[in-house]
Amino acid sequence: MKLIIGNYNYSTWSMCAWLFVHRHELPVEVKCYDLNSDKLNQVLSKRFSGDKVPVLLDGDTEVWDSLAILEYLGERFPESHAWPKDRKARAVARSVCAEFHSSFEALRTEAPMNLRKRFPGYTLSEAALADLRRIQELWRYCRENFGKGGPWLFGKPTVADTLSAPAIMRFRSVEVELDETATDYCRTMDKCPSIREWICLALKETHRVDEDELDWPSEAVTEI
Ligand SMILES: N[C@@H](CCC(=O)N[C@@H](CS)C(=O)NCC(=O)O)C(=O)O
Repeated sequence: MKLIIGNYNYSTWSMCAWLFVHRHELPVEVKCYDLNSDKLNQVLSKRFSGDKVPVLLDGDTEVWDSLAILEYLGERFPESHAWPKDRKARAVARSVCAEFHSSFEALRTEAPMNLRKRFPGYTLSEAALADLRRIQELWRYCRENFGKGGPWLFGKPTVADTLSAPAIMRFRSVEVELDETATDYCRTMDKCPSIREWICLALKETHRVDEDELDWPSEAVTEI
């Protein structure tokens, strides 16, 4: 099985697929390419999926779009327990994932993931702050109702945590005020070995994607 992803520093959707593979030590070969590069375009031009990463190849099965990849891997490797066991919790986890996958446009546009930089004093618009409030509401709802068995949204780690991770990576670059639940949840993410490994890989990269760079004074990040 092969997973094609984009830069560790910038590619949030790649991060979701990669995290699941890494956390569960799945037998998947990862191929990382620079976003917007000729090499990536060349690789993707041979695929049906289009011009975006991540893409998962399993024999002659091609799976694209991060959420579909996570569903596929969860099904292919049931021992990964991708979703909560309880039906109600599972329904909520799927709703959270769908919302992360389809929403928060303002926050995504204004605060791209850029793990090599911090932007002190950068302020978000009211629309992005509304996204931030909703994300915290989601995390609080999951933690309060389903999170008794551990520090993750549903106690044990699930795909809902995987899809939440990029939001937390955005908050590393752009300072935001978080409530207590979100602060604790960020700490849980920060301790996760797969998250730390992803950040390490990002810090080693040098490729720059202009569209994901903010027009704001920055500080370089050199360690996790
Ligand atoms: N909804 C898709 C979005 C994929 C996506 O936008 N990927 C970005 C990188 S994070 C990409 O491939 N960008 C390259 C481009 O737009 O040319 C998913 O979840 O996989």
